[in-house]
Order: sequence, then C-alpha cells, then structure tokens
Amino acid sequence: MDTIFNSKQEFIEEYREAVRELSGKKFEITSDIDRFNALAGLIASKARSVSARTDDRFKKEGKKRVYYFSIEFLIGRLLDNYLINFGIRDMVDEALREMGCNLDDLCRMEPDAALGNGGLGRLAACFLDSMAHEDIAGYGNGMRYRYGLFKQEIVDGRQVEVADEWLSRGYPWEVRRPDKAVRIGFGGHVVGHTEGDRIFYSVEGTEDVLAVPYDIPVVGFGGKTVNKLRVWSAEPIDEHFDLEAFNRGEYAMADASRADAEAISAILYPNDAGEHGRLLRLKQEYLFVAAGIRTALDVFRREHGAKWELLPDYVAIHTNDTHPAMCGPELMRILMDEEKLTWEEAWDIVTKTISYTNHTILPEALEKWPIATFSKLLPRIYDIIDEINRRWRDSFDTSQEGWQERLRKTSVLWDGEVRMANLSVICSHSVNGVAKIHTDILKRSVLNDFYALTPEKFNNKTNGITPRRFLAEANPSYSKLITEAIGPKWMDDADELKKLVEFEKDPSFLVRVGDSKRQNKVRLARYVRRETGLVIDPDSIFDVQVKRFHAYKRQLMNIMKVMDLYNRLLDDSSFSIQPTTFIFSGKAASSYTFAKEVIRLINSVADVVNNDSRVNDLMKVCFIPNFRVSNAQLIYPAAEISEQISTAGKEASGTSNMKLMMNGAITLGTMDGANIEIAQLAGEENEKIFGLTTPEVEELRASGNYFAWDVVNADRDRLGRVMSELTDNTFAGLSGNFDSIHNEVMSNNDYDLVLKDFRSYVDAWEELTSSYADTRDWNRRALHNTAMSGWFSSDRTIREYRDEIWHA
Ligand code: 6GP
Repeated sequence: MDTIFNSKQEFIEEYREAVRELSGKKFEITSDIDRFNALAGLIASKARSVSARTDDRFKKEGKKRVYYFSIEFLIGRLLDNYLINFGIRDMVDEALREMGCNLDDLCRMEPDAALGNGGLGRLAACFLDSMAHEDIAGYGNGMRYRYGLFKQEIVDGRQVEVADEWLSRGYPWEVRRPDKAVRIGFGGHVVGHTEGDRIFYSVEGTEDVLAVPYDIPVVGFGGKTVNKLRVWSAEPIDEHFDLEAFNRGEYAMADASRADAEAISAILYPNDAGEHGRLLRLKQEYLFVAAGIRTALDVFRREHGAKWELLPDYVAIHTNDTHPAMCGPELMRILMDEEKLTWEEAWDIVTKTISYTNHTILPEALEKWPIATFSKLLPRIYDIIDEINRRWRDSFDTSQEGWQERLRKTSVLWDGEVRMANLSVICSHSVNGVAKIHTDILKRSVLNDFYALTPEKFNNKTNGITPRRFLAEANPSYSKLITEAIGPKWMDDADELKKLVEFEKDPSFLVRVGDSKRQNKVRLARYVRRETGLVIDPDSIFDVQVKRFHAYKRQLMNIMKVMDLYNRLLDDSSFSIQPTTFIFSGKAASSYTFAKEVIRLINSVADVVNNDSRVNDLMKVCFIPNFRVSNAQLIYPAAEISEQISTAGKEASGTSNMKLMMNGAITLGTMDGANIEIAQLAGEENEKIFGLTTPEVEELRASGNYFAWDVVNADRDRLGRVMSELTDNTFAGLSGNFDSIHNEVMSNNDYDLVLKDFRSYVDAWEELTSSYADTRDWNRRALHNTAMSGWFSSDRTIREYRDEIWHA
C-alpha cells in the first residue's frame, strides 16, 4: 500500500491548511460543507499526483490503454471510497475526531453524483474501480450532465420528479481541461476533394459546439494506480454574445447560442431503456463519442506516432451498450478523411479496436434512429454507415438458403431507420452479454443471425460489483467481523471470502453475524424514520426489492403478495406470518405510466397496512424515496431477503442480486439473469427459487394456450380478491383506485406472467420466511452467501474483459 500521508500529524497540518485556503477561515469556525470541500480537494490533489505517476509508469511500460465509453457513470459519492482505497480511512477518521468533527458527517456533504439511471451506469462505475485495482490503464469516457438523474419525491403516493442540481455547491473532484476541448460539428453537407486518384471528404457549413472535458480521478484499491474518468460538457464555440440584443433588454436572445450548446449536456435521459428519436440524445451520443475518440487518438499519436496499424495493439475501445455505437464510423472518418487511410486499412483497424457489450434484450431498448434525422445531423457519419451497410450486404453468400431473411435482420439500415445494435456488432471484434443465460439468449435469439455468421465474436462476461464500495464501505460492522475472521486480504481478492465457509460451523461467530445484521437494520430504520417518519421494527425480517421500476421486474407481484398476506391475516385467525417489513425503493422513468402506477400502489398499500393496528405487529410496508447510490449503501447491508423476481428470460443479469448476496441476504428469485449463477455458487438449498423457467416461459407463450382470466378464476379467493382490490376502493384512500394496473395486466393477457407465477411466489415466500425462526441456520445461510459471493467481484469480471477481449 503506497501512502499519501506519512503520518496523522502530516495529514492534520495539510488539511488545516487546505481548509484555510479554501474558506479563508480558521478550521474551528468553518461549516461542514467547507470542511468537506477542502478534504475532498486535498484528497483529489493527492490523487492527481498519483495519477500523473501512474501515467508515466504506463507510458514506460508501453501499456495498452482501454477506453470505456459509456453514456452513464453512476459513481455516487467518492470521499469515503477513496479514503478506503488509499488505505487511510481509519487514520483520517481518528484525525478528524481529534479536530472535533466527524468523518461520516463530512461524507454526507458530498453530492451523490447520479450520472446514470441504474444497472448499466453503476456497472460502468464498478468497472472503473476494478480497472484501477487491476492496474489496467483504463479510462472512463462519458457525459458531464448538468442535472443528474431526477430526484424522486413521493406526494400522495405518487412519484414526482425534481431536478437534481448536483453541481450547485461545487464539485471538488473534477478538473476542467479547456486545453483539451474538442470542436464537434453538427449538420452541414459533405464535400468531396479529389487528390490524385482518391476522393477525400469533409463536411462544410456545420454548426459547431465545444466539448470541454472534466477529469475525475479514479483511485484503485491499494493506492498505487489512479486512473481518470473524463466527462464532457457542451459549450458554445466562441462567445457569440449579442451585445446589442442585450442592450435592448433581450437577455435570453443575447445568449441564445450558449443555451443551445449547453442544452446538449444539460440532462441525463431518465430512461434506462427505450428513449429514442430525440435529437438532443443523438447529439449527446455523437459528442461524447467524437470527443473521446479524439482523446484516445491524441494519446496514441503522442506515444506511437501516426502508425495507425498499431492502434489495436495499444488501444481498446469498449462500447457500453449501443449509445456509443458511433465509435466505429467516427474512427473510420478520422482514419480515412484526416489520416488518409484506405477503407480497407481503416476498417481492419476499427474492427480490431472496438468491442461491444449488450445489456438488455428488451426490444424497446434496441436503439433505432430515423434515417432522415440522422443523416441531417451527421451527414458524413451517415455516409460511412451507409457504406458499412453496403459492404455488409455485399458480403452475403446469396447461394445460401435464407440469406434474404438474415440480411433483413442484420442490416444496419432498414425501414428508414439506423439500427444501432447491428452497427455495434458489425464494427466490433467482440460482442458480450452480461450473464450466462443472457449471452445464450443473444446467441439463440436476439442476435442469432450474427451468431450464425461469426460465432467467434460472441462471449459471456457475467457482471460483477466492487467489494470495496458494496461491502467494505457500505457495511463496516460486517467487514470488521470478516476481517477478524479471515484477515483483510478479501478487499484485494474477494475469492478470500470463501474462507468464511469454515466459520459456518462456529455458533458464536454466527451470533455475531446476526448482531452485525441487526446493527445495519437499526441504522436503516433510523434513516427511514428520518426520511419518511415511518417506524419500522429491526426485529422483523427485512424483505428488500430495490431497483428500477419496470413491468418485467415485477414489483407488482411483490406488492400483490403483500396484499394477499394482509387479506389472509384479517380473514383467518389461524393464519400468521413471521413479522416482516416489506421494503421497496426505486425510480420509474418519468414517461413510464405503468411503472409509476405501481409505485403509487405500493405507497397506497403502505398507507392502509401501516395504519391498521390489527396487523402492525406482523407487517409494515416501506417505500424509501429517491433510491440512489448513497442510500443503497444503507439498504443492502440491512437486507435479509433479496427479491429478484423478474420474469425468466428478461433480466439480463441484475447486479443488486450480487450486492445483496455479498451482504448476506438470501435470494428469493426466479431462474433469471445472474440469479442462476448465484444459485449455482451458493447452492439452491441456501436460496429460494420459484416460478417458471425461461424455456417454460417460451413454451407457454408459443403454445398460445395461456389465458390470464383462467388463472384468476382458478384462484378466486386469493388472487381474484387481490385483483378486485385494485379497483374496489380498498387501497384508494391515498389517491384513488388502480384500474390502470388492472387493465394493463388483463388487456395484455398477463404479459409479464405476474398472475401465472403469483402462487408459487407467495408459497416460496412463506416457506423461506418460516425458516427464519431457526436463527442459527439463517445466519449460516447468510454467511454462506457472503462466502460464495467473491466470484461476483467486478475484479474477476474485469480480468476476464482484459484477458479475453481487450488483451491489455
Ligand atoms: C441493465 C440490465 O437490465 C441489468 O439486468 C444488468 O444487470 C445491467 O444492465 C448491467 O449489465 N440494463 C440497463 O441498465 C440498460 O439501460 C440498455 O440497458
């Protein structure tokens, strides 16, 4: 472990000085926000000097550089994480206490940078952590949104979206690099210039904006490697400020070009899937792609000169989903139009450099853009895509049967649209899914025509999570216990967690596992009380489903289970349950009506159940508003049941399932996404699996023999009753009934199979919770889950990317 302070005393002196420099005041009279900004600023400046050293070392070693292109990086707060990764958390904690302040309070001052929606964005952030830990020269390339993902408030049970002004109190981690700004052209027309026997193209008459980078350090655990996340902000090119308009009092008009340019990086689109057709989104995609490619090529040229044929040996460009799909055509454009390579030379380089990860099979998430919009905004990029598509078509062996159908499915241009997933596959040497079953589904169905043509491109990389943030930082009491048992190496190598298996036989250790869980439940209960006023009982089971709201994730099925249990408790005096707190948290895309109605239903059920003294000692329903990285870190450690209940075949991987497992929660789940690998590793006897499997779902759909009404009618007393309660005022007190949900489910013949899986789900829940009374065995299973979770470290995932895709 390299250290950035030689002693506590040295830290205290430097920190005092930093506070004074920033605020002009003596430490004792400064506010927490000044203290936070000074502390983060000090750590950031140390991180930048290590970063400079890291960079020199990489240069000397001739390391291959990996650029991870992602339109989202859901990094959350950094201070605590970086103190842990530098190995100075305890020292700083102690020093601050001596100085009369509290580290946790300062950490809470940090804005929770929400530059992402959910799974895809958080995965990118975990990957940055692991790339630095694995000493890979890995750089994030993304967008600096002025407003992060909206804040969620709950009013009368409804989600209300509020702008997230995360930059309003400054952001001490970033450094603006105007010297590295890149001019980005939109619109205009393509002009050809003849030089000898070749024609070269340029675009004239573009409207340009400036992409200005901000660098955020990425501190790897151990403190030896510090990489960078570079995020781009859009600004006007010159100060087109119209002084005359200003003097006339037309202030908005005077600064119109600034507003137009800045709009590009103003907001993060709040959909985790399926936001297309918006011009501004397309501008975002091109801006961070073109600017990021420029950075990568500048660095390469500095180190290796213009020997472009060496690019694939020294640069890997990874595209996180299809949002950076223009990396291929943009790199082609520069290599041909500026560096004068031929198409064939450039194409060879491009396809050896770029790789692609798919994150979802939902058809609405496979990005498509209208050709008319696309070609107008990016005429040269469009021409290149057109040529890629033409050559793709020409490569087809028309003597093979079925080639027309295959061409239709794999074309980039079809039906007046640009299909970004097909572009991504064609431009890449590697295509991967994010869990075994997901990759199989890509091969077998979503991308099966590509798989038939180039099976060697396809590979699986099961997702992972960083144990530094999601165990060491989020769960200090458990981490301490683990370290006492097996030593601290697990933070470096999560496989070490396996050594915990031995302790499953140690009753006193299991008691301490339970104690730590209880501490975390108390901590969460305090947070819930502070945020919502609701009192929850830390001695009840904490049953947790936290993630984006989406029909296929079936939060609806979960709350219907709660309604069913409530009905039975009221009706049947012989029926009882293990006392449980049903915890939900998550956001819905602002335009996703159904998902928002489910949020309203959960809050409406909570309103009834939590105010009914007949059941309150047995159940409470708790919706935690504004799910984000910081409160997720309080929720995972407190969870005992991990609800992973998506319709089989729909969740590509899931990552909250891994975070919850690592924190000792038992999975109640379907055989979907990474749940399958979790069950394999931990053993099905240590989880609770239920519901239709993927083949069963596919068979049922194909049979045409599924009728939702039959399922409801066959279970009138329970399921039928729950369905009626959506519309009969039982839960209408807060803000009305739920005809919307009833209609959506019935009119789509239960598309997500909520009704179909309902009974097996409730039965599974009852079986699982009835085993809670055996505290010792529950704690053993919890510990076993932690012990077997090491494989889900993103360090393992990243090593696989490094060895099998990036060859870095
Ligand atoms: C998500 C998937 O839904 C989730 O299953 C997976 O764990 C996660 O990506 C990370 O791979 N997908 C997205 O967030 C998304 O926006 C376009 O897909």
